[in-house]
Amino acid sequence: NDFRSPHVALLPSSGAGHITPFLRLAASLLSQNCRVTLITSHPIVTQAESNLISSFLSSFPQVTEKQFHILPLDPASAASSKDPFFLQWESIRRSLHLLSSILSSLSPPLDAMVSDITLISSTITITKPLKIPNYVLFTSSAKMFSLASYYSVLSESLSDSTKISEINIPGIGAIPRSSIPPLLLVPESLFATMFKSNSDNLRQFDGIIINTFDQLESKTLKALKTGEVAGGLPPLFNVGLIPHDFERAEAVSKWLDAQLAKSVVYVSFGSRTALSREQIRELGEGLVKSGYPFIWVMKDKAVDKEDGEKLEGVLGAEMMEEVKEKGIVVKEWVDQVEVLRHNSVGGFVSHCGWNSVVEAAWVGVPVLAWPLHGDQRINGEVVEGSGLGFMGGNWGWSGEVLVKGEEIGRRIKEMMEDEGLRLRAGEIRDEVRKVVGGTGDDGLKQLIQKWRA
Ligand code: BUP
Repeated sequence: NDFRSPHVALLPSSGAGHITPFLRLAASLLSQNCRVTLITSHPIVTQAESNLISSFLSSFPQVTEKQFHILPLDPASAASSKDPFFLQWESIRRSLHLLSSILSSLSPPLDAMVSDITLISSTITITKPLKIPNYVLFTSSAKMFSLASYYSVLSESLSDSTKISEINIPGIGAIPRSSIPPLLLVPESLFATMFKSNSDNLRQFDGIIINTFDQLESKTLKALKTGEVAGGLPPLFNVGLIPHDFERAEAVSKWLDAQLAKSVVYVSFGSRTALSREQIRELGEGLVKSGYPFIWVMKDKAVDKEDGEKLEGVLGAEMMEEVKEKGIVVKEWVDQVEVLRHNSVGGFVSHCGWNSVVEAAWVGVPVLAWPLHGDQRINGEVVEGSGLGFMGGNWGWSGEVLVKGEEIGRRIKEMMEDEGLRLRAGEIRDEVRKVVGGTGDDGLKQLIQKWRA
């Protein structure tokens, strides 16, 4: 049985932040001799996702891709949120009954199906009758997972959200109101309803995969695994999903090669967060004021295909001139991992999307956390708690406060000049690398063993 190749189907949801960990999981499973079927939902929202999937499939021709054509939402449901990614999750979820015939026709039969956390309330209704073992991939931090798993106990009391000052999670501690994903405090929002039904369904699964490292969240993982946080959860596998070669893209390497060691600030707020024009200009000013050279990945629209405005139009001619002298601003996709791993890069201004945090830990670059939405402040707390970086006061959620250039510049200097922080980030990287990808990488091994049995 040790040599049997388990057949696993992977069902990601939408957004580069969700596709990426699935493709990394797929690459890790393939390296352990598993068979992988990748279910891709069409139409795909962003160009970035299409590119990632294409490059993954051309690197791994042995993978079977099953294209899943989803149904459009009716106009009333389509009006329930402005977020194109939430709407896509909802469309996939509502189309899932069409997946049954695809799943039952797969050969050899599946040993497991891994679904994105955002879809699980519906995948379970498809896979249960087919008797396919069910796993969840949780694409955020273990700390965020503790909130998801405790949420079903809580959500009644959340309905009067005005009264909540904090959420006290057993074994984890208090999550202050200011860190709770804002839409969870709006119980009728599409996000809150999806989050609740997914949380309510966690206990029906055979296992939960969390993309994190012990070195970032050992206490949280322990509290989750011992059942202190919430009872009745399925077994938890923490698997650090690390970058692979299929992700390689433009990395501005020539420019980076010409900079001094550890002198460059890398700035990115992920694949789906656009700052307001006003905040973009303050950030530009802050970067210039910091005095450090920088690479700034700028987003003017949540969906890349709609991001047609030229840099100069966003920044204005004057700011454009100032910025051009000090750094590089790109509106295209850059190879974040390659940039972060370059010797010239000394710090990362990040929104703390979970993949970005995992990547910063993997390469050992200090993080100045500037959370803007959703799970990001909880992830920022993990960054701060582990010593990988710091949150730098209360930035406020996106759109709530305008953070001034002066403050941004000061925080960046603080990060770049903190030798202790740099050493700690390097230690985290070294500790992670002793385990992940090496002989002690238990989570992935245990999972595959279970699927082989
Ligand atoms: Br933009 C950009 N290059 O230019 P997160 C992003 N990425 O490699 P998000 C690039 O996209 P969620 C670019 O390395 C990371 O793997 C980045 O995921 C990569 O944030 C991924 O960090 C972005 O989780 O997703 O996009 O906000 O909301 O799901 O956290």
